[in-house]
Amino acid sequence: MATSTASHNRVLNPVLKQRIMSADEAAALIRNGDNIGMSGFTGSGYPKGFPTALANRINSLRDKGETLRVSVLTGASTGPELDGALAAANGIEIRLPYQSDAEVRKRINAGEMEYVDMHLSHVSQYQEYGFFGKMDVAVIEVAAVYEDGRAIPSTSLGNNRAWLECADRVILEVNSWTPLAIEGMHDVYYGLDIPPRREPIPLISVGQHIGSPYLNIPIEKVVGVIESSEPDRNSPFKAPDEASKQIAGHILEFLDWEVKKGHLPPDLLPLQSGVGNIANAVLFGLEQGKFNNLTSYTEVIQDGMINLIKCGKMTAASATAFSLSPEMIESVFADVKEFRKHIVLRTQDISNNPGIIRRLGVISMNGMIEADIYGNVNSTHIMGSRMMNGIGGSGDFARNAFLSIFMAPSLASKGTISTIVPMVSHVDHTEHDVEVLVTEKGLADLRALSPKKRAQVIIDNCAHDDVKPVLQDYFDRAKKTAPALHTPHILSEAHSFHERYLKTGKMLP
Ligand code: 0RQ
Repeated sequence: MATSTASHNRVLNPVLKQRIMSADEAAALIRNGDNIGMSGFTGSGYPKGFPTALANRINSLRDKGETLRVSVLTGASTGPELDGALAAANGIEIRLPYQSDAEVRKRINAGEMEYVDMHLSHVSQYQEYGFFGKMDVAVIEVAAVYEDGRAIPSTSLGNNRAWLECADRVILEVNSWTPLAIEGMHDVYYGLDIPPRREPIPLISVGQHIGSPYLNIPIEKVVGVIESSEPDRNSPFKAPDEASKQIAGHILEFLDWEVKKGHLPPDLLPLQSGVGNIANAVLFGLEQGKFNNLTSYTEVIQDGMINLIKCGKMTAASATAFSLSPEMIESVFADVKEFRKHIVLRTQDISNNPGIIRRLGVISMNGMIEADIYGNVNSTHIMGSRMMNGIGGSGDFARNAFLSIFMAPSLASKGTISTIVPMVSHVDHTEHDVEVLVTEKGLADLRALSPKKRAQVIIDNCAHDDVKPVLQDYFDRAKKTAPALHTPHILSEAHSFHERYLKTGKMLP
């Protein structure tokens, strides 16, 4: 396709050219109660013009006394033009499978929006089997569409293949911000049949392409094509703070030991890294460190991975989306032909596929809200009840990884809350899925330890100094109260930390 920045030169299919319309006209096609599958994953590749126009329509209908509310299904989190605008208009009935938007969070926790928080690798299958009901409309951002209906995807793939196949009607948003030279970076696998006919996915190395660089657009279903040129919502990069650097230091030292012991090869195994300050600190540490020929099998490409590719330490990265700072995405776009040699974007049922994660032996590193002394992890709920973001891909990776690491500073909320507690207030990852816990205080290797041994190493290595005696006292009394039991707890006291915090704003007595 000829290089061009104008959207109208990017719609080469003659039928689709006839369907070009404004975002307002496309938004007018939506009916109350529609299930809408939109593109978008971690602030990348989501439609921008369409949801903004839909939010405006919802607001103006409300002024006339009419209701328009829809269900919004995406890959993962999106941006202010989608989640922010639709939530502010109170136009979302049900949201899934992940969000990280302040307005959406507020509505979820106020009971004004239903939220289904689920493993990201499961979503396409749920839709294909109709567990969410019929998908009325798919709204998908792409970079361009060829004459024959093959589309060059944009900066994320998420659930786009499944949405295009399942929806009754399709709206395309063709965004000229994405460079056409991104063509070839994507790998859309069309071989996932349903059980029991599902065959092995032939992916055996991180950078391998097993599918098509294009999304197949069902031309007959397309009811509208919108042109846009808006950039993705890309969050500015925050330099790692001191606690994050310490956590990263413990992890890098541990990985070094694992190589020395022969548990890991010298160039490690494919890395998965959650987003945020600590993850960036680990990637920054790897840039300074001695490991070479690194690879990443993950769900989002972060700034730190681009730096590792630039300095030659990372050879291949596979994900479903970019999650980069504005400066970093511009630098990738400026040299996209070079990055195409190192980066593959896949649909999230492949980027987060449990079988492939197990096959490749991924090292997973994810943030947590809290962990308990036995190693159960809460990634989603503040004080057991208030939704933060969602489980995202952390469960897809943690349960199936070769090495599953969870990390957080030992104190959260401006030092008022311990992230190590007697019993987590909500469980996302059970003790069986958590192999290593890390805080700035140290690292607990929980592999092959029974619960009582795990508790002691977590208290000793991970708890904050002020919290350690209180946890030790709890654990010692629990062991006396129930000496013969496998996982000693004093149930009447297990959540005393949380109760006290809710009553007094402090966790410790
Ligand atoms: O609240 O923003 O109101 O101050 O929780 O905490 O310290 O900013 O932590 O950005 O590293 O996120 C688990 C949420 C950590 C994230 C979580 C409060 C704290 C603050 C956020 P404020 P921080 P991070 C790959 C894998 C699930 C998805 C996932 C997450 C806010 O990592 O969403 O892993 N994970 N995906 O004050 C009470 C505690 C607390 C607490 C933190 N113990 N008690 N409040 N907070 N700990 C990526 C994707 O899937 C895309």
